[in-house]
Amino acid sequence: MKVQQLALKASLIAATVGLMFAGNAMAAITNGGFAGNSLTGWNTLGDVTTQSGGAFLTTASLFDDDFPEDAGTFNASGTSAYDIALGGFEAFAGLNPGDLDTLDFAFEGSLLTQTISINAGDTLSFNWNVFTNEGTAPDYAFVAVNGVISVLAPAQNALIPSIPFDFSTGASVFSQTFAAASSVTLAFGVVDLSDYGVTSALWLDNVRLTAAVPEPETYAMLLAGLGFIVASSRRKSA
Ligand SMILES: [Ca+2]
Ligand SMILES: [Ca+2]
Repeated sequence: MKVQQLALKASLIAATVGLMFAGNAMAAITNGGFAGNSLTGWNTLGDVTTQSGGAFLTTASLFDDDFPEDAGTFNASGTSAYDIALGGFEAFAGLNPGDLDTLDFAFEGSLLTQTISINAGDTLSFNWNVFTNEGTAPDYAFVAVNGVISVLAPAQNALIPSIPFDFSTGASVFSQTFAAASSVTLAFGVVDLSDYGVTSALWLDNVRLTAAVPEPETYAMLLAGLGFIVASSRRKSA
């Protein structure tokens, strides 16, 4: 068997084995499940804690922005939601200043971010739920992927009666597939729109990347190629 044939055989085996392993999701996200109620691996700004096994972000400051409730009633961390007028909030999320001023000005909020490596064909997904006490202001929760904002839900979409927040959207799943490999900054956030008052919150969990599973034809072609190489090398050595 010639050296070139050996090299070709080795590369085909490597490609086949590589594809087989690609079917399993790689651990490209650190602590996407918030194991042990830990925020290890994540960057936070504002009021971010863990609740019910997931991350929990609110628009609650420690000031009296939930009147007639006591100040800080809906703040879970003891750190106020970040006052966006101070500057730097959008930059923390990989966004440009003003990007979060959608229907109106974004006053304050909280962020959870992580930069990850994406392979072509990977699908990002996570479980989320939005809670609110809002009756009027269009607060909203979002995910920003490399500076592109996807609104998960405006507060007005939260219609299911809930406790301790008045309303919830109910559990949902977000999913986005990437065409090309890249470094990606993920930012999850929730903001008070129109004013500082009346708290909204985002819960999320199970942030994960799932690798693309190769088409069956791809396996078939590689295995056929391997079979041919093995058969021809046996004939030559016989
Ligand atoms: Ca607030
Ligand atoms: Ca609000």
